[in-house]
Formats: sequence, C-alpha cells, structure tokens
Amino acid sequence: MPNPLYDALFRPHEGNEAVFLSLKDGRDISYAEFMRLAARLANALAASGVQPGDRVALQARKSPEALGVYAACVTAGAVFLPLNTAYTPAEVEYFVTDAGVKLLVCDSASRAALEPVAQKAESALLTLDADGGGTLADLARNQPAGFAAAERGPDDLAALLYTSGTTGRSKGAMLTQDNLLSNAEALVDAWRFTAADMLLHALPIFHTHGLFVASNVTLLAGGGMVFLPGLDMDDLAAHMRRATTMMGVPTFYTRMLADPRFDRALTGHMRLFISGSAPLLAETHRDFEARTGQRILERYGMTETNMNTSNPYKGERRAGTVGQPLPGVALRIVDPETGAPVPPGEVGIIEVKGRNVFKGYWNMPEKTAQEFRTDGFFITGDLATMDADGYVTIVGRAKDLIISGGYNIYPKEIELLLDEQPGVAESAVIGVPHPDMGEGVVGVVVPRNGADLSETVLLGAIAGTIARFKQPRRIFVVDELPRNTMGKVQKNVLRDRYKDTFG
Ligand code: MCA
Ligand code: AMP
Repeated sequence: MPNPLYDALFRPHEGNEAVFLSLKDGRDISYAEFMRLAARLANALAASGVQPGDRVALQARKSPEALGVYAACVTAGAVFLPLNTAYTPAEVEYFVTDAGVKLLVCDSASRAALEPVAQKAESALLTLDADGGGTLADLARNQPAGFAAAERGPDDLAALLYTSGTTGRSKGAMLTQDNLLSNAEALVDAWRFTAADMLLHALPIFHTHGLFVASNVTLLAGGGMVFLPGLDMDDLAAHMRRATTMMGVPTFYTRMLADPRFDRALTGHMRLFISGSAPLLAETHRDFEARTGQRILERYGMTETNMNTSNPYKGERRAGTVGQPLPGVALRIVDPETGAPVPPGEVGIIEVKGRNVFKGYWNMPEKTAQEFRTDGFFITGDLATMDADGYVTIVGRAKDLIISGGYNIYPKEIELLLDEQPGVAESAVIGVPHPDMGEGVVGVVVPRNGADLSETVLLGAIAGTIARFKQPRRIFVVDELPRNTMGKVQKNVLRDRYKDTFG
C-alpha cells in the first residue's frame, strides 16, 4: 500500500545495517535497528487504539525512541504532534484539546501533572523516558518488529505543529506528507547530502529544524546523525571530528565563537555548516569564517512552509542574506497593503507558494483564508528585499514576533498574561538585542490607579504559567506607553529605549 513519506524515508532502510544514530555514550543504532524500533512503536500505537489520521502528541526529551515515535506515526499513518519540553501542563492542555489528540506521550516525570490534561482531552496517556523506559517503551518491547505501513496519500497529514498566533492563540499548522517529502528532496539536492554524511545534531526534535530539516534530510540521503541530547559545548567539541555537517540556530554559532576550541583544526574537515530559524548576524558569519575558514550556509524557513530559500552550496554564500528561493518554491516580495510585487531592492512582505507550503491551520478555515492570497501564495509576515540575483535579505517582521535562541515568542500571549495581574493597567512586550539568544524578552507595564508594581512580584506571578523561555527576563514599570496618533503602542520606541537591557 502506498505511503509516500514512509516509502521514501523509511522503507529503503529496512535491513540497512549502516549507522543511523550515533549517541553521546558511544552506542550506534543502525537503520535496521531503528526500523525495528519504529515498527514496534507503530504496533504499540495501534494497540493503544491509534488509527490512521489520529493525532499523537509527544512531549518527551530527545532520544532515539522519541524520534522513533515520529517514525512510528508515519508508519501507522498517524499525525505526529511534537511539543516543546519547556511547555507547562496548561500550555500542553491547549494543544492536546485543540488537536483532539488520541494519545499523549510524555516523560514519566510529568505523568502526574499531565494525567488531568489527558483525562480532560479524553486522550490516552503513555510515558517515554530519555533512557528508553516508560509505559510506551514497555508496550512496544513485546510487539512484532514489523508493521505493514498504513496507506496514505501525498495530501494526507503527516504532522501538526503549533505556532503561536498574533492573537495569542496558537494555531496548528497542518503539514502533509508531500509538504515534508518535497522539502526533504529539495534540501538533499541543494545541500548535496549523501549516505557518507554524518550530521552533528544538537537541536531539539520538536520543531521543524531539528525534526524535518535535519532528520528527514538524513533519512532521505541515508546518512547518519551524531545525536546529542542538546547543545553542550563540550559535547559539540568532542563529537565534531565524527561529523561532516552541522545544522544550528545562530546561538550555536555565537557560542562556538565564544569558545576558542572551535578553530580550523577542529572544524576544518567539515563539509558544511548550516544556520537558520533566526537571523544570523553578518558579523557572526564573517567572524566564523575568519576563525574556522568555513562559510556558514544560511537558509530561511517557517513551520508553515518548511524551507523557502537557501544560500548556494556552490556559489556565493552572502553574509546577511538567506539566499535564493529553493527549486520548486515560488517566492515574491510584495507591498503589504496592495499585494503588488515591489521592484528589486525594495522592502516588502515575503509570500511563497509550492509543494512545501502547508495545508492550513487546524480547525481554523477563516484564519487560513486570511493568510493566503487568492492565487495560493502564503503571506509569511517576514519583511525582506530581493536583489537582481534573487538573493533575499530579511530586514524585519510585519508580524509582532520575538525570536529568542530560535524559539518563537508571540508578545500578545505574554501581554495578555501581564494584563491579568493585579494592579496592571496595560503592558507591552518587546524583543531587544541579546548577546546569546539574539533577542531577549522585555515587559513594560503601566500601573492601574497608581498601584505599586514590583518587577519581582510580576515575574513570580507568571512563572509556572508559561514556558520559561517565553518569560520576560526584565519588566519595567512606566507611567504610560508611547503611542502614535492612532493610539497604537509604538513598540519601536520601546525597543529603542530598552535596547541596552542585556548589554
Ligand atoms: C533555553 N532558555 C531560553 C532558551 N532556551 N531562554 C530564551 N530563549 C531560548 N531559546 C533558558 C531556559 O529556560 C533556562 O532558563 C536557561 O535558558 C538554560 O536552559 P538550557 O535548556 O540549559 O538552555 P540551552 O541548552 O543553553 O538552550 C539554548 C539553545 C536552545 C541551545 C539556544 O534554546 C535551542 O536548542 N534552541 C533551538 C530552537 C530551535 O530548534 N528552533 C527551531 C524552530 P533559566 O536558567 O533562567 O531557568 S523551527 C523554525 O524556527 C523554522 C521552521 C526554521 O526556519 O528552522
Ligand atoms: P517558526 O514559526 O518557528 O517556524 O519561525 C519562522 C520564522 O523564523 C520566520 O517567519 C522568520 O521570521 C524566522 N526565520 C527563520 N529562518 C530565518 C533566517 N535565516 N533569518 C531570519 N529569520 C528567520
């Protein structure tokens, strides 16, 4: 039975004894072993009542088994819904309920906190630990190591990834088999991935970058991954020699630059360093080349669209640009108001169309319609210019979004929370330059009727309600927010006022 994603990424590896995952502790997992794990997990999902099209959510630490749940979902035809491990139970509840999840898989440590969530959402709950333990792992252990892949078509959903909305409400981006497969094919080709590659993988696997860009590209090319639990500079230095390529968010590169071990001797054998998810400063690009002799290849993507542009593998990798549209991606830069294309070199909003672009937001047909033009182009909300050679330079965002260490934070979500606190009349949340994370979150609040607001009390009040990475690192109390003549808060004025907060 056809299942295009399984047929391209997984089926060729049944019986493939080459190394797929090489772990920090020295253990190697072959493709064949990973395929048996995925089949056992697929049987365990089926035994838990998961049918093709059902959503399976995973909030678990990075491990071969966690990646195995993704593979199992593709195999069993389920829709994979990965969740940031930093999300609080309240945040998880929204995703699980909104998506109508059939099975929620979490670390044993969060089982007690998530049991009421699963109950409320009428979802089954199983556990999976980073050491391979847990109730899902136990169930899988006794299952057959083969599974006849469920029949799926190119337009069927493979994954549901939540991205926060400008209204503060998260939206589930529906990604089809073909969205994922077409992008993996384009990237393998563009970046020349082969079975000889070993990718240094220190990213989380709950976002497009570490999951689809890194893992799907590796699976399609048949190469391996040095699969590290997270970004630890000692691990990165220790395992660099075993790798040929690396993918990271800009923080990976600024941390490498801050560490003298990462020099030509350590990195000289590498074939390719790739950066994305957030702007890489041209300065970082140049400093990295000066230190290592390597020109980072920067690319640009989005959860809704997978990867859209890339600097060339051969040819000029221009610092400060995200390169040219990938083959198969139609990209135009338009006037945000009229939708008319702007002349080369002028700033407009990026719109894209292609097999890579998602099917829409889960259960939000109106929101989906608003974000597409009638001719099928998706409005990204990123502001950019394109030069005569087709190189795109991102200059800002029309959407109110902060990107901290590669994680997206929507100010509206934090503002709603601050506004609820006693004594707060109104608030504004902004991103300002941060030496490590690119942008850092700052809150600005106005007291109600002269209330005596304290930064510490406010920070304490929101701790625990939202993921730590979203919480402002500083909150300033002011008499009033700067507004334009239309009454709109001037966030640019605030960003300028607080630009030196993180030094
Ligand atoms: C961790 N912390 C953060 C972040 N990460 N704070 C703000 N922003 C962050 N990104 C906080 C923790 O809450 C904690 O706070 C403290 O930093 C240390 O936590 P730890 O986990 O040790 O941090 P770390 O290991 O140093 O993590 C930093 C990191 C990580 C390596 C940059 O955030 C990361 O791996 N980011 C990659 C995100 C990613 O994959 N994005 C791709 C999205 P405290 O100590 O105060 O409690 S996909 C995408 O964007 C599109 C499609 C694309 O184009 O790729
Ligand atoms: P996400 O919603 O997590 O998929 O984040 C997508 C957003 O990240 C894009 O809309 C851009 O604003 C930003 N982004 C991704 N890659 C880059 C890049 N190379 N340079 C600048 N911004 C980027």
